[in-house]
Amino acid sequence: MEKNTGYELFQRHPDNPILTVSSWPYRANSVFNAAAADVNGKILLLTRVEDFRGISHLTVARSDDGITNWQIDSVPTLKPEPEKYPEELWGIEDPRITWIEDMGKWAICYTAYSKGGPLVSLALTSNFKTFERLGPVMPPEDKDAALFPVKFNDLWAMLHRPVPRSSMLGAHIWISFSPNLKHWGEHQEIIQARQGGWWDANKIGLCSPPLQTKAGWLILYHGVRTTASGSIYRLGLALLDLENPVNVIRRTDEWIFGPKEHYEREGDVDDVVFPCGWVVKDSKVLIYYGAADSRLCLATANLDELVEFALKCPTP
Ligand code: BMA
Repeated sequence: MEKNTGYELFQRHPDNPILTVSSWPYRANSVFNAAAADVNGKILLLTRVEDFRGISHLTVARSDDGITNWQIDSVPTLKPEPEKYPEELWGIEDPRITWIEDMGKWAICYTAYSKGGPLVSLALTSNFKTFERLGPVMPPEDKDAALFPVKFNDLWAMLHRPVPRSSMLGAHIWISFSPNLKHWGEHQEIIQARQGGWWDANKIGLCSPPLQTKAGWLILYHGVRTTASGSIYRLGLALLDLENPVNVIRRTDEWIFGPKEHYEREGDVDDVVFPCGWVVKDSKVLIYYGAADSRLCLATANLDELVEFALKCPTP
């Protein structure tokens, strides 16, 4: 492997991949793109599991240290239910979890793969055993959504990534607001995919949910670079204004993490790192990411270093 002179803000865990189909209690093609939460001091991953039909569901894995001894539900935790929720016809994918203190519940934004394309659905839970579905909240095509944990001017806020019919227009990160989590409006595009040769040209999307820091909301996003031999998914950071998250105050120019190890470079989809969750423990951020759409990995970072780094980046 050539010397990589990229940033070293994220450190890969030496035991990567930390979860694979070999550790799964039932047959599965792949386990990847998990949401993450700290639930009573344990790390909970709501993992996307793809079966041998190609349809995904979500299953809970719990661990005391977030690295070893995973207790995995023996059957799918949240299965697509297309009879009741037709938008879940071709599966449910890529969840993001936000703790909503006001409600004492976890909110899960996930992709429901409908006949009309992928869309954003929302569910609430207090125990990760039973789930209250609020149904589709954004029409297709839209994915990579997560809620903010607090309201702004009495409205809930969600980041998401609609895709226009013409790929020439690019797929960008939007913010929308709601009084009740069900009805959404005040849609605004806030982070644009760049153009031309940039690593994040044409298509970007939110990764883990927005993380509140003193300097602003820390955003981890992916950029998709299209090449002759496929796409490369890499990660960048942005900071949004704490009071008014419509305002982007910083954005990294260079990517800060990308596929490098063999487990990220080769799999069902080569060259993909795709985090859907992160958890702050003391000053450390545990970033859980799907690698090559096949397995689950962990990288750690120092939260202060991430914020300091973002603060040195340009204001877009
Ligand atoms: C995106 C999503 C992710 C996937 C990625 C790479 O569009 O569908 O689930 O990890 O592509 O294939």
